[in-house]
Order: sequence, then structure tokens, then C-alpha cells
Amino acid sequence: MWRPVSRVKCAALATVPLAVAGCRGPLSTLSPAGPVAQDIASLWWGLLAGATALTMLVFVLLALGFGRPREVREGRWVFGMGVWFALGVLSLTLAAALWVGERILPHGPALEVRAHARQWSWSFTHPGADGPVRAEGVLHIPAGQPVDVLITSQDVIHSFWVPQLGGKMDAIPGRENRLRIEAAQPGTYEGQCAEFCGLEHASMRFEVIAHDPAQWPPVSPEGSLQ
Ligand SMILES: [Cu+2]
Repeated sequence: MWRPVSRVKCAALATVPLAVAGCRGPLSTLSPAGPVAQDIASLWWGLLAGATALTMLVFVLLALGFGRPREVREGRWVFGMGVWFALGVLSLTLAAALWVGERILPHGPALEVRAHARQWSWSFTHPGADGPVRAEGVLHIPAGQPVDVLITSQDVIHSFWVPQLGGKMDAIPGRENRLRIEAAQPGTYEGQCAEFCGLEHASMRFEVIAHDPAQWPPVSPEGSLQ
């Protein structure tokens, strides 16, 4: 028989689309726009599923504990659910994390660009028709192919992060770290320094423009990237 849904349940249901909408956006890992970021997003959902399964187990145990007295079979609840089920979930998530972590490493040849961090901005060096070309605040890459970003800093530790295209990597003075990113389609993607680096850290943003591979490299007659 149909029964009216309570206001509390209505309010709880109404928050679901809001919560899901909050996971999308130009600086969200859950809006992947390339294969590397897709792997990371898939891992995030897998870890969420594992955490949900374990949380549900705890709630079931709590319900049993506060429910009416009943006979509890140790073999099922202590070893079956408490040990083997939890170990199974944790082993699966660990295996998935190792597998994805290996997949997103820079394997094989890729176009190389350089990222230079400083308080509080980024500059990038790209291959150009007549030699390396430098651009302030905008990283240009071709779409549809892997790109390795060689990242360094000239002052303190920063972190290069374009959530829709890949993982994040620290920019460390005196050192060059390599991060693989890839954009499946031409477009503009947002990046952000992901390591607190001083007062203006929050405004240390940059853009990645992925170009049509047929128009790469996009060098203007003046020698700067458009
Ligand atoms: Cu920063």
C-alpha cells in the first residue's frame, strides 16, 4: 500500500542531487577529461564502494548490538564478516590502487613540456617550430596524446595539479619531477597549485589548452604560443 513519505526523508533525498552536483566542475577529479584522470576517477569510485561496504558492515553490527537479544554465531560475525569480509574489501581496494598507480606512471614515449613554479605563478616551456617557447600561466598541449610535464620550482615547494587531466606532482627547488597528463579532446582545463606555498597560494591558478593535434604546435609569427 502507498504511504506518504515523511518530510525528513524528502529533505534527505533532495540533498542527493546537490551532493552529486558538488562533485562536478573544472577542478574536480570526478570530471575526468582524459585516460589518466579517468583511471584516477575510477579508483576514487572503487574506494568509495569499499568504504561504503565496510561502513554498512559497522551499521549492521550496531543494529545487531542494539536490537533485541539474539544468539550470535561467532563463525559468521567474527570471522566471516569481521575478518574475511573486511580483509577481502581492503585487499581489493589495495590491489586496485596498486594497479591504477602503475597505469598512470609515465610509460613509453610522450611529448615533453616544462612547468616552472614560483610564488605565486606558473610559467611553461613548450617545443616550438623554431625552438622552445615560453608562456606565462598557460600550458599548451596537443589533445589525444600523452604529455609528460617536467615540473620544478625556483623558491618553495608547490604542486602541479590539473584534476581533469591527471594526478598531482610536487614542484621542488633543484629537482625535476615528471607527471603524465592527457586530454582526450581539445579544450581548456583549469589547474591549481595544490601545496600551500604562502599568502597568495589560493590564486596560483593556471590553464591548460589542449589543441587539435593537426594544429600543433600553435606558434604565432611572433614566436609565442596563441
Ligand atoms: Cu601553492
